[in-house]
Order: sequence, then C-alpha cells, then structure tokens
Amino acid sequence: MNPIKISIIGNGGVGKKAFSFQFCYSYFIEEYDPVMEDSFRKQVVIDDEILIIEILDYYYDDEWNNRIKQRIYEKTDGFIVVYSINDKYSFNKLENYLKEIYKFKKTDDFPIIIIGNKNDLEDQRVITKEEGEEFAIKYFCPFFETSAKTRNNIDETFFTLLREIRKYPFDLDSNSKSNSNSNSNSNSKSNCLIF
Ligand SMILES: Nc1nc2c(ncn2[C@@H]2O[C@H](COP(=O)(O)OP(=O)(O)OP(=O)(O)O)[C@@H](O)[C@H]2O)c(=O)[nH]1
Ligand SMILES: [Mg+2]
Repeated sequence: MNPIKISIIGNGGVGKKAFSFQFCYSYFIEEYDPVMEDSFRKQVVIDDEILIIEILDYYYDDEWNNRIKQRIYEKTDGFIVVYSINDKYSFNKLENYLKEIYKFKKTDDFPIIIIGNKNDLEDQRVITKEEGEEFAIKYFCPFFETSAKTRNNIDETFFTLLREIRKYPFDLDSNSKSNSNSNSNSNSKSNCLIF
C-alpha cells in the first residue's frame, strides 16, 4: 500500500517533530533536538479504509536547495503548516510557506491545514485564536489550535487533512474545499480509528 505523504512545515522550534511524534506514538518529546530530516509512519482507519500515513518532517530554510525542496513537495499529498501561538515571527512566516507550496505545486488549491501549536502555553500567547482563524479563512484552509503536549486537536488535524486529500482535486463549482475553522470539523473524529 502506498503511504499518503504529508509534509509538516513551519519555522524552527514551533513543534513539528513533537506534533508528529505525539500523533504517531502518543508521546510528548520535551527536549528540543533540531534535526535535518525525520519521517514518521502510522496506520489509520478512516471511513472503513485502512491508510498508511508517512509524515515528512524536513528542515527548510531560505537557503535550502530548491531542487530538493521541489522533489519533496512534488510527492507530498497534503501539507500541515505550523506556527506557534507564542511566536509572532513563526506566524508572520505562514504566508511565505503557503506561497512556496503554491509555487511548487503550481496551484493555489491544494490540501493544506494551518495549525497554531502550543496552545497549552496560554500565558505566553502572542497570537490570538481569531488571528489564526482569520488568516486561515483568507487562504481557504481548515484551522486548528493544537498542543503536542496535551494532544489537543492532533488527531482532528490529521483526519481533516486526510479527508481534504481524499476530496482532492476540489470541485470548485460546488465549493467543496473546506474554508472553515475547527468548529465545523467537530465530527472529524467519527469513523476514525487510531492505533
Ligand atoms: N508546551 C509545549 N511545548 C511544545 C509543544 N510542541 C513542541 N514543544 C516544545 O518545543 C520545542 C521544539 O519542538 P520541536 O518539535 O523539536 O520543533 P520543530 O518544529 O521540529 O523544530 P526544528 O526541528 O528546529 O524545525 C521542544 O522543546 C518541544 O518539547 C507544545 O504543543 N506545547
Ligand atoms: Mg524538528
């Protein structure tokens, strides 16, 4: 079975690895160990179908070789773009990441979920939930605030993205691409099993 490839992208330290690890192994990585690349695999059942997910967690910066980036983006079926609610710089960079996806995928209409991670750190918050939602609505992407520490909205993020991937290519006439926030995804857990 070919795995569904999901790339998780965002600034350094926003929690890409912790988020992926928590989803796959139900364990929170406390320490910060920046690595160039990681990949994680997990089997899930969604709407009675067994799927293998491969999460590609690569280190991207502006210097990164565009050809390598292109190769990874080309094989990606869906993206999770992450900022951290206590890091304004990571939020300001979101637009760059989206534009890069559009450029490499040659479309602005692709399965992408935006997440504001570390929402357990309420006392350090500098980006409101409304700011995150507004940004996501502007780009017609589903949005969740999440915590890799408490596991808040992690399964919901993946299952919403998997459903977007299955709907792709989106039928624009019927406006089937989700442009909603987390409220309308409240049933995303139904029919989904995690092992
Ligand atoms: N409190 C809290 N800490 C988190 C959360 N997610 C990640 N962290 C912490 O933030 C630090 C960075 O997390 P990583 O997952 O390594 O971040 P990354 O995005 O992979 O960073 P790079 O590899 O540098 O790109 C670690 O110390 C994590 O424990 C979260 O949701 N809540
Ligand atoms: Mg990392």
